[in-house]
Amino acid sequence: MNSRVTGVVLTALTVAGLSVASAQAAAAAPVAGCGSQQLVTLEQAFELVDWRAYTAEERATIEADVTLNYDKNRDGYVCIKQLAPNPGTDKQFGVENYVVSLVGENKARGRL
Ligand SMILES: [Ca+2]
Repeated sequence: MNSRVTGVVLTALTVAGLSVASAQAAAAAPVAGCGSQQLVTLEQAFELVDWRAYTAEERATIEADVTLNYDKNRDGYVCIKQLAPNPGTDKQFGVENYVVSLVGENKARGRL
């Protein structure tokens, strides 16, 4: 049991470390824009996401995944588009007025 608890704590520390690293990266300019979507830092994206449908552990996992696998150019920025709540989405996520966030990498498209 004890080792299991320790594992969770270590995971949390790793995620916190990633956040610090991405915050430092975000101080630099973004390498590409987002077209019609909103260009945000990883931290801003995580603040915008409607986390009500997720547990704290799921959130930590998702934030780590986005940081590692979405921000491929490692500039600390991603694109976000948020969809207006609708009954079908609410049913899917089990949360009333749930706002779906589409997060993707800011890729070079000749526009900043
Ligand atoms: Ca990026």
